[in-house]
Amino acid sequence: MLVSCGQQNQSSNGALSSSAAEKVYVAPGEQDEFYAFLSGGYSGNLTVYGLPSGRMFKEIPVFSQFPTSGYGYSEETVPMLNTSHGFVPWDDLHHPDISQTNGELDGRWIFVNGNNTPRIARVDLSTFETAEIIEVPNSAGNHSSSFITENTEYVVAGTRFAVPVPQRDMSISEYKGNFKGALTFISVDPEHGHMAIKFQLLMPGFNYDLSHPGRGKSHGWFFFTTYNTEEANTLLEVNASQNDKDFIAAINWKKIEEYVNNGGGTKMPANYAHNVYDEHSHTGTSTMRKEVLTVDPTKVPGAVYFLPTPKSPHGCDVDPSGEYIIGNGKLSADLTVHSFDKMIAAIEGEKFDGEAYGIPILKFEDVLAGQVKSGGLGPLHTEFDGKGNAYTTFFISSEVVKWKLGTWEVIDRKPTYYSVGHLMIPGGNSRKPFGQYVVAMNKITKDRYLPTGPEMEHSAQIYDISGDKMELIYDFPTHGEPHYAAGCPAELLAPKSQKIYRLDENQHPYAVTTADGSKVVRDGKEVHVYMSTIRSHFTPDNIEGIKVGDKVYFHITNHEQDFDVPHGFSILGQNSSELLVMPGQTKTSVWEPKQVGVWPFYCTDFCSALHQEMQGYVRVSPANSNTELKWSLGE
Ligand code: CUK
Ligand code: CUA
Repeated sequence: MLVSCGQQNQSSNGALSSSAAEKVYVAPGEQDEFYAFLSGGYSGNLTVYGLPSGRMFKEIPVFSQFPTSGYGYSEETVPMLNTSHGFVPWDDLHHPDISQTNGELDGRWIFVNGNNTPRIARVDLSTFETAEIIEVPNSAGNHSSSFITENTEYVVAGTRFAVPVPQRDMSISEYKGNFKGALTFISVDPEHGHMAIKFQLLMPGFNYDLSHPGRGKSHGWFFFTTYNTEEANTLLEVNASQNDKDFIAAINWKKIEEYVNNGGGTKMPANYAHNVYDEHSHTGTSTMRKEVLTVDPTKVPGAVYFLPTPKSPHGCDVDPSGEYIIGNGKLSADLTVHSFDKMIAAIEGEKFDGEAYGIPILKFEDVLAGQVKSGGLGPLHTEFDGKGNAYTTFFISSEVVKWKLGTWEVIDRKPTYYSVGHLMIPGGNSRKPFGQYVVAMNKITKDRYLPTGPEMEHSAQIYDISGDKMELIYDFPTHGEPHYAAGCPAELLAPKSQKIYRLDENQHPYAVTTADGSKVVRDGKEVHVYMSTIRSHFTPDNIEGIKVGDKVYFHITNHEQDFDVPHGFSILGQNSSELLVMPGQTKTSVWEPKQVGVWPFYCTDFCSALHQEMQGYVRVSPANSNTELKWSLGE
């Protein structure tokens, strides 16, 4: 058997066998079976991979400025990163979730969360571009997000950090009993996907860590893990680990929706940004919203319950049938599985074990379906294969454990390299998982790849789960820090992936849609250059009459109508980034020339054999000069 030199110092294991190689090998010219969308964590972006090859196809900029395309730099996309805190060109993205219809992936959109400056974004899966971002007020560390209900009625965002609501100047030591944890239900327009905050449930000041929707019979409920039910405000590693059990909060959102639709709830002044990108004008607009509807959970009887769950649970996962709610107590060895049916029976029997801030606590024994004696340590997250099995990651013991729903018996366990966080089965968070592969996303990489200095990219691993036993078949590096991921069959997205933007549908106010439509217009100290591109020139390519102190807007329209033929634009000393303009699209870059001279611009994307000829000049004269404004091509 051939062993390549890169593998020489690995111990021999299943992943080196030729059968494993065949399983991940996607021959040149062939395509992958699944798309995988991996969160980028602190990169603020989302990356797109193929499974089983592990090949990276694209990085989709969401919350971070991205010079590769000009996202967050171009005039059209700057509004997408507007917030109530001003322009925030970064965030920490954790949990992608694909839209669903009847609990099955429908492949229309993927929702992602920004943790740090609480935001939810919607990425369009026909263009693979960020289409909308909504800020979440009264939230902090927007972590139990962005999970969707089974008909994409809502994308749900929960606060990890409790904060004063509304925010105000108060002593931190008065946290307990005064801070709140907002759980936000954002409605999604079924046709266009547009998001709007429907209501915010103001819960006690615990930390709401993760969440998942009910499905099937539990559709209409949402489940959130909590930790720090101690409500400590300092040294949480000790003080938030006192209680033997924290809670899973069960929220009957249908009940609250009804309450709100009947005029319930309290309108509260708020200030949050809602940013929408229009595909026809290729332009984002940002609107500040001034009000949010809040709901006090004690005002809606029967809507909220607490399920005791050991011990500082992290992941909160619901199986495809909607019956089992799994709490992964990160300080425990065993997994706690709650039963939805038992929960309903306990609620109906009013068998409560006290209350917390007016919210009934159910008895642990009454809601418990079973416990998985895992033998592992530090369970974090669980996914499902749709064949009655669950797969749970264990951070401390670095492994994925496969176990059986209903009998709770452990069937298999495989090590991960190393310290695994989330895992993902395509559709694993839906009624219909595609149980072919599981991708484990590891926090620590160490010796898996050639070293690249102190920083190593994180490592993901693919296991074949089609048989009884999991088989590790591939390692691949990821970008940023993937937390959760979402995957779906390629055939769901590939046929409707957009290839061009139609030039005759371009509604950008500065678009040039005809060959002779280019011009340069001065308006005081602002100069607007209406420029077009086609292989292999800019129109115009010579511009004179620009002066030091001007603010020059280059509005570039790409006249190509062929798949995968972008042109770039950059000019020496440009104050933002280059632009990458897709066929039929218009984008704008600002340049404020500071020095007299003749400054070249060029195309940044190798677009044709004469790409190097795709260049031009701008003459910049002194501020007080009389140089006439003129432009040309081929003169
Ligand atoms: S978290 Cu990262 S491993 Cu943000 Cu879903 Cu659990
Ligand atoms: Cu256009 Cu290179």
